[in-house]
Amino acid sequence: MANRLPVDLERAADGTLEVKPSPGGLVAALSPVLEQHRGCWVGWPGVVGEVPEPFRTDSGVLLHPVALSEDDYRDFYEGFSNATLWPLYHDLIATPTYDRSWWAAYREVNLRFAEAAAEVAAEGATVWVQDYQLQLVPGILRQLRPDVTVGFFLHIPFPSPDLFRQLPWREEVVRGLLGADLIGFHLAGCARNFLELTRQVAGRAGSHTGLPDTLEVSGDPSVREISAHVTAPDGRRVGVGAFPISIDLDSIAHPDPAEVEALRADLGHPDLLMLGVDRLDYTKGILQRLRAVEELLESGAMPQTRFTVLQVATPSRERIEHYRQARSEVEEAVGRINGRFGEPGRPVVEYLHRSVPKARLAVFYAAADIMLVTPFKDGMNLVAKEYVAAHPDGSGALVLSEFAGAAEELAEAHLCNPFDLDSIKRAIHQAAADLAYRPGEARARMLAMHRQVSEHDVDLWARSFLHCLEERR
Ligand code: GDG
Repeated sequence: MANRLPVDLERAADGTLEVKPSPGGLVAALSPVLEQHRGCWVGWPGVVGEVPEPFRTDSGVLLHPVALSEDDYRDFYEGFSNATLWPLYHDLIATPTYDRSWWAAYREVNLRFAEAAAEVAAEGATVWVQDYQLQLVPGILRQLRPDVTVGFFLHIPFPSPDLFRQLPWREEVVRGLLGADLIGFHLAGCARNFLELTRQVAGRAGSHTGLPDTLEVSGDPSVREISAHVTAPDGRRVGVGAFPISIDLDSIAHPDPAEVEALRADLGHPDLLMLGVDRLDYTKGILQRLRAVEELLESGAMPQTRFTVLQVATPSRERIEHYRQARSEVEEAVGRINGRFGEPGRPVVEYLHRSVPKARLAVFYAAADIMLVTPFKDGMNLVAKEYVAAHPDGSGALVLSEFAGAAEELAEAHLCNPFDLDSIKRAIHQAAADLAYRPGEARARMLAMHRQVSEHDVDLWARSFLHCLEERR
């Protein structure tokens, strides 16, 4: 189960709901398992108010919608999930709001999701709960249905205990997570943060939280191996491990070279095409990368190279103040840079504030000489892996933030510190210089990263998590 069902529902003018499948990485990874075991996906279909009855997708997966009201959407989704947990778990890049009524909504909606899962799960079923919106579900589900095996996976970072301890409801969240049999993170570092936290929260809060004074923690989590346990308040041993998510390589299209050429022609045949693809989120560092580009132009550091930056910024969480601010800063920078350095018909930054069809995105990936992925903090970042998958011939170069989870696996990228403009500039400069003067080196880097992504795809991620969960029965 996940906050969202893998569909887009649209309300037609006559009020009826139309259902469209919305394929994504998680769907690709989980569909084969769900189909094989006649599984069910529980989630919110994306439209507030009334929801349709459970229905089957074309591939036979049962989708079980959970309803969210307008108030739930505001307080549970935009509020507690995305204006409290999101900034807290991304190391306070924005200041989290701690609002008691949002917390009440989070508990209430988590209860609703857990009840829906309890209703549809067969005797002894496996339930896999996805992500930060549903951290209380494992604990509630265990009470409702002690017979089911529960896995939980967090798609965003888990912060250090010193930051997490700000959360006024920290004990409840930890207790909710400990209802699972296995808790998965992308990185070993996040798993370690969680283990350290369980020690501290338990030690500090003691008996009034229902957590024992010391949670016994054993083992050391290492990437892709589950090897640590924490003993939950009810005496169960809960597995904690790192399972880095990846992509479905088959879903990355390799477009016709003519389409790629046509895009470059539309852009006026730049010497160097740089690409950014992000949800418009303040964690993604879009503004910083634009500033770095601006400084490169200002200083004339790359005088021989006429470059274009194509930035896709998909609209996201637009009613939240920090997101509005991020958008306005990005758009101001785009205007300023084009005003200062563009020519009529030849802007430096081509900016798309909308969602681009997957096939078009594939053309962008294939055409880009340098991919810019510069988040301040990111659980993994699938865009980086998708770009690498789009370059099986070793062409192109990746500029990647050290603070993206993907940096642990894609060590051959041009790594940068997004908090340091000079570091981003250096990485862009090196990537461009490699492509121009050391093509063999650039190719070797991309091929090494392509091998890593090919050998560690999303199917391996899902299988290894479910295998570890199965072993805990
Ligand atoms: C969270 C974590 C973690 C983007 N714009 C368009 C579009 N996309 C697709 C990309 C990619 C996905 O959205 C974005 O995934 P990311 O991983 O980069 O980032 P988040 O959305 O923040 O995801 C992250 C992830 O969960 C998985 O665990 O990696 O760290 O934050 O697949 O291609 N797709 C289309 N048009 C767009 O305009 N079609």
